[in-house]
Amino acid sequence: MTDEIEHIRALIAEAGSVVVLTGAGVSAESGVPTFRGAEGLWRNFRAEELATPEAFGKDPKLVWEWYAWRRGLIAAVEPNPAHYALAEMEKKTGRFTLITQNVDGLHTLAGSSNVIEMHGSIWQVRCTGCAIENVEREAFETLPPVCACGALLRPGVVWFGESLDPGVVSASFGAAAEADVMLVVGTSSVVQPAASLGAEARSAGAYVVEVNIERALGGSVANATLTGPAGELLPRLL
Ligand code: BV8
Ligand code: ZN
Repeated sequence: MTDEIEHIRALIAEAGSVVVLTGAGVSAESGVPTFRGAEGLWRNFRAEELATPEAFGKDPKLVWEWYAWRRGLIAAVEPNPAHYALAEMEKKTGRFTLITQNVDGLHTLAGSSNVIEMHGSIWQVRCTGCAIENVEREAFETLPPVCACGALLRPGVVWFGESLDPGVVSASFGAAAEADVMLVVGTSSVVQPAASLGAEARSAGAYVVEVNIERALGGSVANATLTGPAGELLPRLL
């Protein structure tokens, strides 16, 4: 695989614009459980059952207990070499756009500056009544947390069945369409519309590389697949 890594490293070095899409796999080596892996369960619930407006409407306390558990876990971990390698790559590349499906904020913590958080941030809370939005890093005393206006606060993330911010979608697809090289890192490429970004880049002529411990993107999208942990492979692309 070394000559393949060599080839991809050269493509990145001479690329005018590089786009990277990351998913939960890029934070796995920091100790953050992925969604679809075996450890992706919490009290036997799957993310798709809890990360929905319906679940929140039915049992806001349960949904907030899941988010409070994740916030506590993420607050205790560090970025890993995969996050740091992408922050380094951004510094060395002309035009670099990092699009993440993750809500953990670890890319920003590792020093990445141009980050598009497609699904929002677990550190953001929004009021369901007066729509006030704040970054809240402290653990909440009581769950579900309530706004000064009396309405329930919700996590500032995009749930299944909710639309993404239109500006985020056009910025992400616009960047993919202009990429010379696109890396798709640590995602099962199941969740839409993020999962279509690789195909968008490929059809616009980008060289698409999947970095994953198992193959998730089809050969019609990925020009190359680097199989292994992102924390080991990404530093070798610098
Ligand atoms: C939308 C934020 C328009 C919350 C998340 C039916 C009804 C309604 C909607 C739909 C439907 N059918 C399809 C849809 C669309 C739906 C969707 O895609 N569903 C899926 C399940 C089929 N999408 C939506 O609803 C989106 N909105 O489409 O709006 C609309 C409006 C109304 C009605 C219809 C459409 C909104 C989707 C956003 C959901 N929010 N997160 C939170 O996090 O709490 S998604 C959630 O999954 C996370 O963001 C996560 O990042 C994301 C994707 O998962 P992955 O990141 O890929 O993680 P996963 O565990 O799956 O995979 C990890 C990968 O890493 C694996 O491949 C593994 O091999 C690899 N890996 C592991 N370790 C490593 C590694 N790789 C490298 N190194 C390692 N060490
Ligand atoms: Zn309020």
